[in-house]
Amino acid sequence: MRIDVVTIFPEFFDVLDISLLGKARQTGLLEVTAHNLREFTHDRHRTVDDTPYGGGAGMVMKPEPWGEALDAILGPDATSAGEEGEIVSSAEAPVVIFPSPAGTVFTQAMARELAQREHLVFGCGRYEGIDQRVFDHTATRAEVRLVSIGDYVLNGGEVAVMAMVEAIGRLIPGVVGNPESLVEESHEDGLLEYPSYTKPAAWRGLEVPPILLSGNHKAIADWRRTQQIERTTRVRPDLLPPDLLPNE
Ligand code: 6GU
Repeated sequence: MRIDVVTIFPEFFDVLDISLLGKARQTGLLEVTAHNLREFTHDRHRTVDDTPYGGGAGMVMKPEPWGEALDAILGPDATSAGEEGEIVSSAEAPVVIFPSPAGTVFTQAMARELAQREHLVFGCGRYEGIDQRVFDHTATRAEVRLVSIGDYVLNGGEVAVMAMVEAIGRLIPGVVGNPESLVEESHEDGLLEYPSYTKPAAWRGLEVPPILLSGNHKAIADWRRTQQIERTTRVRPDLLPPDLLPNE
């Protein structure tokens, strides 16, 4: 998979060189490039923002540097992936994701879907946002999505992109060594994960639930399932599938 990130803080993404994803980058499973938006300006101050039309607080990111950066990444021809004016949406077309608190919420299902794509482009906004025409124009040559990582406000999209790249990257086949470890974790089956224990069997007066020492695999699986349902009901009832909702 190829991932391009456009940002005014490309150094932010240096940490992708370490850890699991760093290894995936070395082996070529994942190719991540961070592009400095200011490289696509032409004035002495490398200006990327300006005051909003209609007034209001804060600054808005200017469209021209974004247009040039996305030209460099997607190809200069605005119609390269479709007829002029057509909104492009196909499996091969790049997906351009703009992190935004005004976007649809990023989920494990979205991570799974995006992990299937060949080319993801992330555009990190700062200030009060990006000129709307950047989204509208990009939609003529790629699939565009505004995506939020939760109901709170960050100063810019960089931290959100880091979270999304990690969630998506680890789902690319071969990135996580043992694919089975991807199956039994929170959100993969719609429930939160069960509690885990390791040795010693007793620690500071706290004992591992005896069933986990029983060797009875069926009983252990049942216990874990019950723990998942109990935990999800307690902390995230919004996630419960309809068949597990408590009866009236
Ligand atoms: Cl994706 N961006 C920003 N700036 N703030 C956010 C967010 C994204 N998701 C939640 N808050």
